[in-house]
Amino acid sequence: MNVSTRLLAFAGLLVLAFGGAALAGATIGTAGGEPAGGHGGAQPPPRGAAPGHGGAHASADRGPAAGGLAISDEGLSLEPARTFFGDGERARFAFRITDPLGRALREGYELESEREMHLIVVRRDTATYEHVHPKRAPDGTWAVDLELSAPGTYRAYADFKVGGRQRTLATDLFVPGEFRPEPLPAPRPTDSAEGFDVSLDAPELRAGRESEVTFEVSRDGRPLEELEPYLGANGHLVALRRGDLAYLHVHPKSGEGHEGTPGESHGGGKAESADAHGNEVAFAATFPTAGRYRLFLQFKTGGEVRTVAYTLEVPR
Ligand SMILES: [Cu+2]
Repeated sequence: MNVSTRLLAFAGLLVLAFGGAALAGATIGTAGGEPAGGHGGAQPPPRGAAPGHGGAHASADRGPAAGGLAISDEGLSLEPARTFFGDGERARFAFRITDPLGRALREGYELESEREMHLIVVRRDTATYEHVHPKRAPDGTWAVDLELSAPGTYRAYADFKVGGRQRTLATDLFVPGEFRPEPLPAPRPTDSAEGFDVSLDAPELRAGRESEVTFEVSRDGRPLEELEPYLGANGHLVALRRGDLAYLHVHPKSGEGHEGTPGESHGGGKAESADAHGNEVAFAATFPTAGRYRLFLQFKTGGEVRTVAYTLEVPR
């Protein structure tokens, strides 16, 4: 074995090690059969997931259940105009999605939950949550105002769909000042926002398998008659893994099939599922590993979007 051969062999081992690590979460649970797929939103397998040591992932619908850990993936990069923000000011955040040659992607964005681009910004202790929709300039620059008043390090996720693939690229943002991190709240099945109580139910929860997570909204102890459509569904859910803030891809189960047709979603989405109630919103989510996750649910009532948050313990 000469030097270059040895180097190649070493590189191969590295690929195996890292590819294996990346796949470990997705591999668990596949013995129980392929989860119901069919939606085109799955991410492609990670680099290094070459055929030969990832046979269970051959299906194009399979892929890592978590994204948001990389600023560049599968040839696309997130290029923020700046990542440092002044304490207390309303911050203009601009960024581009670029190809391998550094050219801004100006078109080709597909609608996902009625929008071409979703930007989620969470402080790294998950104490704050912001979900906004940047506007795209003709040169491909996306821009939006952010609420970055509290000091700390934030994770900003650009969630979009190109070429039929859902992507989540992310960067850290910095707000100087005295950072007072808040501990992750203990798991609780209910949270409230402006007088609305929302209960979470996930009875079949297990790491590595698609699980259904359902929320029910009530007020003064009575189930709400009807939720207003928000982004083509009864609600919008973001789930982040504690520790690395991996961003899970979740799909609404009620109101599904109305993406891109906002005019039809009103009143029609809930009829899709026979057992869905007007105050209920359900999602399919795959939690790649056991442990705690922070969930942010947004729903709309009285013309206002409200946010509730949960800590969810996912068993093995
Ligand atoms: Cu959005």
